[in-house]
Amino acid sequence: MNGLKFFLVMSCICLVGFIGLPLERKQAKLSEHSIIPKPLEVVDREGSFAFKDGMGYQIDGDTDDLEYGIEFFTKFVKKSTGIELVQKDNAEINIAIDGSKEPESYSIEITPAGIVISAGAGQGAFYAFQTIRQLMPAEAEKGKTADIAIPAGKITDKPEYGYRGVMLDVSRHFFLVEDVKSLIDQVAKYKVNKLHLHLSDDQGWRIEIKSWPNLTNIGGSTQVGGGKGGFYTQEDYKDIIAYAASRYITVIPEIDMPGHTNAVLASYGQFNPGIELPEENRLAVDRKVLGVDGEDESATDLYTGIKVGFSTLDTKKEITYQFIEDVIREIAEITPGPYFHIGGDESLVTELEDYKPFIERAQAIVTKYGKTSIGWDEIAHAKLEENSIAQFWAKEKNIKLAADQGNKVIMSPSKHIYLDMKYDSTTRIGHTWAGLIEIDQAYNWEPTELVEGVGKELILGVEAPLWTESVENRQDIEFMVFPRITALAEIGWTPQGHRSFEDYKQRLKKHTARWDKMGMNYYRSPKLD
Ligand code: TNX
Repeated sequence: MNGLKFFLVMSCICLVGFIGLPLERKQAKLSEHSIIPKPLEVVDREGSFAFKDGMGYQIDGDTDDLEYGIEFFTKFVKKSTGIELVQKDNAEINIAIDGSKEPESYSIEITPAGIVISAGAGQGAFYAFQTIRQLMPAEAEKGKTADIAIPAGKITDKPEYGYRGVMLDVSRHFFLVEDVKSLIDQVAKYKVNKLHLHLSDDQGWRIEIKSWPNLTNIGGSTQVGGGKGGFYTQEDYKDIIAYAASRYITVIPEIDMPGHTNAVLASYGQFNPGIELPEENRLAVDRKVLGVDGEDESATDLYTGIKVGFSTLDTKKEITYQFIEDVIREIAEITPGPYFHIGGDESLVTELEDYKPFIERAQAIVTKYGKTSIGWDEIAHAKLEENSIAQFWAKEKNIKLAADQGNKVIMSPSKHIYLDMKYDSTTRIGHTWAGLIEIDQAYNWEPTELVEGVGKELILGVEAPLWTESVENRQDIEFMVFPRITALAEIGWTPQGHRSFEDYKQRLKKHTARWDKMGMNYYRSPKLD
């Protein structure tokens, strides 16, 4: 009897094994692929399209911004299949640009005979290519993979929100241009289209301003922990912007004011109204070592700690406004994107009656130089310019003030999407003040449900900030950003009714194989097991 049982069990295992094998080899349907962010509509068809030697692409319709998308796609196909796609007539891959559609929208029709991409502009085509990339096996991320075929069907897709951003604080710790580019590449895959650079704070000024050179000579010379710091020359900054643009990402520069400005006060004492620096983590400025002539009695020490809220520009002096005008002008002149972020957060030592007119003047200067101003939610205490944008991070009542003035908002709820929060109590780096943010906490929120009375019509989009008090290098950035940025990307792209954490989790679980192939240092959440 026992022998018979054993025989039966073994035969079952073998049978399942034999049936299972071909099933597993069979290609997943289009709808079974783990695309992030989840596309709006996916229809399966029979068969698949195989990339083969001699294949090519053709472009129908006009657009001046397709070039980068094509460059990305042909390079990726070459790297993953070895095939050199060339432009030719009657090509297997057809890219049609239809300017009457929204620029970020796209559709992809895959048949055994070819692929037809239709997009509103180069940006939509780039997103179609990113989707196709995710239809290829994970191995394709690493290098040449034999025989790549993708399943037949049709994907029709477009974003829920036009603003889908990530913020990198390059002030608390400075990151090289190469590290910023790496982040740009990594987030572009998920159709993130904004990179907000937090370029100044108490601990460091990170962008060359030709009319005020001490900002970088002194203000850029250190960082949290007292390390070397650094800054971007205007040429570096333009390089980052051009690189981001080639991934259809707009850069938003932020100069935080009137608070978070100790790096300014250490560089030019004339803007210091007499602030009190925290006792710990001061660093005396050695002007000789830094190559700066003369003395400056009113300048503060540099600050290398992580306290916030102790600094302010002197809002009562006229020269302060000349200074911020120079800064805004120089940066606006080399920023092609429409936005300029004026910070405005945690100005705890600026009296409200001084804060409000300061913000109003700063906004007016931004407008004068042709940009739209964005500020952290506190700016809504001031009278906002018609098109100014408030960025929600802390206080719902501030966002209500902005909404009452009819201004649009960007949603960055700290308790859900602050990338500097720890995942759990064991996370090596990061803070906990907004809570622990595991992947479900990062995913389970909806922009229209954060602030009562602030619905879709007032929401420009979403952004995940990475503050870097404890983030020191590229590996740390990857660890805090991934996987959480994919949650942000999906919340910004996919309408609420089309997404759920369970479904996202299943896709993410498979998707991490790609990050393994790329050698990324992402957080391996126990929630994915
Ligand atoms: C609050 S969020 C800040 C930053 C800090 C961050 C740390 C915001 C507008 N201000 O200055 O880096 O907390 O989590």
